Amino acid sequence: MTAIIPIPAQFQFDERRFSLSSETRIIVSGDSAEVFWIASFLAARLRPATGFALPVLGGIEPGAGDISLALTADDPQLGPEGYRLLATPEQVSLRASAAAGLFYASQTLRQMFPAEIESAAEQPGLDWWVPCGTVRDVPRYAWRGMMLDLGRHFFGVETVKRLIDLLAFHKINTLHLHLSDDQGWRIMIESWPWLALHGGSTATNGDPGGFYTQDQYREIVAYAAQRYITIVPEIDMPGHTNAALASYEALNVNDISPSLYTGIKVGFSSLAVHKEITYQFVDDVIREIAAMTPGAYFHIGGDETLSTPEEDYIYFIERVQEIVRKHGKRMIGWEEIGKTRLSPDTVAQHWWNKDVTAKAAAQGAGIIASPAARAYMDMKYHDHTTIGLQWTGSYTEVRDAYEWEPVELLEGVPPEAILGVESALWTETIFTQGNLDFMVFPRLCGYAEIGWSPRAGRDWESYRLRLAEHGKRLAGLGVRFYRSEQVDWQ
Ligand code: IFG
Repeated sequence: MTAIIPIPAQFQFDERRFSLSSETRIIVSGDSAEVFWIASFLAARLRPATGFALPVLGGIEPGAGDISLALTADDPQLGPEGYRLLATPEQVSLRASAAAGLFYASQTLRQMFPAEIESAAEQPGLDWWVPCGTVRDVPRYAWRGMMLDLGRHFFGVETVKRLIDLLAFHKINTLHLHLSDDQGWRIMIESWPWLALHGGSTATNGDPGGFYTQDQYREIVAYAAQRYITIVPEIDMPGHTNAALASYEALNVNDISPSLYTGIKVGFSSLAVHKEITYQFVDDVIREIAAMTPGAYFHIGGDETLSTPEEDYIYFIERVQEIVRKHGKRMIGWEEIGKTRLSPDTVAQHWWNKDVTAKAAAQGAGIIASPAARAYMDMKYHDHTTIGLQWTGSYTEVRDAYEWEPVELLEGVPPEAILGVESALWTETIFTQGNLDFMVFPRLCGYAEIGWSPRAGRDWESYRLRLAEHGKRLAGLGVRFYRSEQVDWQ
């Protein structure tokens, strides 16, 4: 059974097979360096398990046994991310209107081979076949994201790059980096160096801190962009700012800095919204990060501002919205920004309160669906999950993470206002790669399907069978995922 996740919009396979051989070539038509890179990326993933050379060649016609990648103008309905895949016993051809579509076609092709294809070690003697047939696939939502909280615990560049590869394998196209919080400031700002040097020196429970130099941030952005993932940086304000307040006395109302914080309470910190230096700080931070961020969005947080009077909050957010625009970006904020006057190109991220989310949508804001009780991957799977939180009052097993529909869940939000879906890993209790794998996978696979696949036909009973097969691919990729009892893992 061909188990592709996220399931394509349209596909049919038959009994015939296309098999790779040691003679297989990957042929790129046209002279796009981007398409050549995609073909090379695919070859690099197929070579280890097969042991085949799989040369990537341009400027020649594909022959029997080859895989071909080409951009085509003959199917504009595919849009920027859609693709067609045709497999006959002689040849596999990947076609798309834009390079991202070819990249996603190649992720689908990877998942059509036996799961052993993902092994890093050569698997001799296996028939590397894919079913013949056709796939025509386009995503439901343009925003298919994951948020990683670096504030509570810091994760280095290599861990983030590994996560980016796993996100791309599931056609996720947005990685939201939560770069600051009470417990840590995680990116160097050259005009305010103590933010990272002091504010980034610790983490929750006193665990090791850390921060990205600007070159490391650029490295993550570039690595993500090659894999068609846009980085959305978040500097959470005016709340969740203890690390910044601890780093510069002048940012505090009384010019006295609090000590660094390593607990997990929320809502106790606030920038001094009536001091002009606060807006110099905001401007410098947004300027420096925006200059390194090709994506259109800057996330300013805005959540849980229990220590900021509401009228001060409104004043602050409305000023920050202008600063974000000045630096050429569109503002995103957590749903609470719905209490302020929003520009119509601003985006609100739903996480808990549907009414205030609806207020944002009523102002024309696009909405990202990140419902805490479904899409927060720090939620425990069940009552004996040793890490994670469960403040939502419920547990989030693999089925709970899959069986929800953004349009139904977001009452009061017009369906057309929903830009897409984003899951979130808050890291109060997560600080190793193993913790991360265990909480993110396999739930992320379900979010990827909710964001990409058609609403119709999405159902747990068929998904859980595909997920059982997909688990072998995750294992081949070295992912230590949670083996839920709800799935008959193969
Ligand atoms: N809510 C807080 C996060 C984090 C989370 C843990 C948002 C927008 C609870 N804010 O979710 O900082 O503490 O599940």
